[in-house]
Amino acid sequence: MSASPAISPTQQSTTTRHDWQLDEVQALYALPFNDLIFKAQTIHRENFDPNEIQVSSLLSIKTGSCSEDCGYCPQSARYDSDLTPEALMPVDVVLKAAQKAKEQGASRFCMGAAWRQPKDRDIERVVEMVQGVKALGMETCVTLGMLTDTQTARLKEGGLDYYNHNLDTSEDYYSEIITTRTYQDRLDTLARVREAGINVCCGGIVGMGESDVDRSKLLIELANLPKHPESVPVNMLVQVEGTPLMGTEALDPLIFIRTIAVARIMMPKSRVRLSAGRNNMSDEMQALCFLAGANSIFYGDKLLTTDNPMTSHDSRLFERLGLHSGGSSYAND
Ligand code: SAM
Ligand code: DTB
Ligand code: SF4
Repeated sequence: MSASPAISPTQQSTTTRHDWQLDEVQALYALPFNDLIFKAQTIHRENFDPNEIQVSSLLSIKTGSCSEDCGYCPQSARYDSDLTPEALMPVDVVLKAAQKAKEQGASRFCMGAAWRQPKDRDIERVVEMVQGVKALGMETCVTLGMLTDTQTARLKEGGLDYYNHNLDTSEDYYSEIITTRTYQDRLDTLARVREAGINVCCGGIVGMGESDVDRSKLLIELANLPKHPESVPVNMLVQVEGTPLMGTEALDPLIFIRTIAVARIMMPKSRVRLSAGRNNMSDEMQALCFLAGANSIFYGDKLLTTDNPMTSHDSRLFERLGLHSGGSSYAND
């Protein structure tokens, strides 16, 4: 790989830009690894405490039987993934899980439902969950699929802090992965969430067989939104038996780390979350991701339906790296 002379590794820029072009993003990806990480870490330090990690815990509040065909997802009803579907959980069960997550050190509780889009009556139950979790003193996030204006308004009124809705990949590659809803559907939901005044959590998945250009274009979509998402989850595909993406060639871990670094540079004030896939990453790889500017994780033994590192392992990793948890989602600006 050769570095572009147009980009100096020490050039500092915490300007929040929304006009990223493909050639400059590809030039970032192509920097010598040390230069890229140095640049990302420099920008990271200009905006955040470099040793502080925001910690979120996930709970699947409605599992499986989903009508969508997302090729990575074990919760689609179309694939035989050996998953036991579960209806929407009672509020008290969710609150017990949130309490446990809080005791383990999570500051945000994220509730995920395997829906294409929720019904209005589902939203009422979710609002009760949000209110209960907030009463525990935690930040709240939900991911429920596509939303209407009425639903985003109701969630905002109910006190929701964050809505997670991922773009997943580039617009070009998208139809290889999902056919039952469009890229524009996703952008429309994101715009509704923003319009309602809810913080946006939006990222994607790498390791799905996409190209370098697709990864750059995904980051461009995210960074060129009218406002950067406050949280940007970068997921490494978790390959699940029975899903169409099972058996996809694994992504070079160094490209994953580069993706974190480029995301940090392009969205300097956002929380970049080292998300799904940590269970298959070494401690050393995760340390490099933190060095590259990741400053948020999912914490807890499970993601939604698949395994995450044990909390005891993560606490030990934080100790070994001198990291501490805490922090609001967005750098002061
Ligand atoms: N059903 C809702 C939706 O799709 O918007 C919310 C839940 S869905 C499981 C949330 C996100 O999890 C997806 O958009 C995707 O980015 C991520 N995800 C799902 N399965 C994954 C997998 N096997 N590996 C990595 N990320 C995954
Ligand atoms: C996100 O970007 N990753 C999380 C969360 N948002 C909802 C989900 C990861 C799911 C991994 C597969 C599973 O456990 O089912
Ligand atoms: Fe359904 Fe969400 Fe899974 Fe897609 S990612 S199949 S919408 S649960």
